[in-house]
Amino acid sequence: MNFLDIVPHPLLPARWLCLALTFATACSGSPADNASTSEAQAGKLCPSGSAAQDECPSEAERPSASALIDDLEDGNGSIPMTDGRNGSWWTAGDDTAGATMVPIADQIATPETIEGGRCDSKRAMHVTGQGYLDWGSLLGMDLLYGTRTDGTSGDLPYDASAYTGVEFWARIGDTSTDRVRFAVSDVNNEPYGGVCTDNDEVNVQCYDAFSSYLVGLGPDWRHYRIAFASLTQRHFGFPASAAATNALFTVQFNFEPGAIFDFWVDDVAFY
Ligand SMILES: [Ca+2]
Ligand SMILES: [Ca+2]
Repeated sequence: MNFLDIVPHPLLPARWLCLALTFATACSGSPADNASTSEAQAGKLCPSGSAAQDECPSEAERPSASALIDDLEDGNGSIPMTDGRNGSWWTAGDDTAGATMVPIADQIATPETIEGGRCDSKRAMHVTGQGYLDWGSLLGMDLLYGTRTDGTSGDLPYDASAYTGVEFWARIGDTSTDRVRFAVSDVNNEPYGGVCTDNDEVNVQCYDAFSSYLVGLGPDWRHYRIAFASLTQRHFGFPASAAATNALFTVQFNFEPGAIFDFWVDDVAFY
């Protein structure tokens, strides 16, 4: 899936008042259930004992132009064609009858207006849904989409090995699950990579991407910095020693089977 940025919207100059958010609870050592210490560190809970990381970023703290994957301000579902990237946002879910999600599963996902804005951001990706009872559902993006060696179109590997990880802002709605798992898929767990197999064979199966739960998700926007090295597999598929950052396929936000989810994400970037 890929669409060119054909309807660009200029970044509006308005600046929004940002409140300094405090996360005393999160920083007192109460990470979400089943979250490991490394996950807490990956979620940047208490890097300096300060809550400053969740205030609006200063100019110096913003991602560089080449590292910014998408700020969603152009209002479309394509990621900017920057630094060799060329992909789009989409949603996907299992086949449970009656399950619903918005944006509709298996289609390009487009961003929504943030009521009241977030810092100087006006738009973010927003996904809601419920009722997926098999493997669940996800919001994802391709990093590179194009013609494969067999002539078909699909995801291709993108070399992100120059980077340490991925950063973004996220929040959830009041009634949403807070169990959202960030993941990057790569050559070892995508079928096209030719390493794993798309069936139920133990230790060979695809889709066991390196991932981490987002610690401290709540109704206030929060900044996450997640190092590739902090991610782990779930150990149902082809095992690898680490995420193959030189051959990434997708960035994903996964929702568990049975979850009721209302998730926002913005300013996704490498760092
Ligand atoms: Ca876009
Ligand atoms: Ca934005």
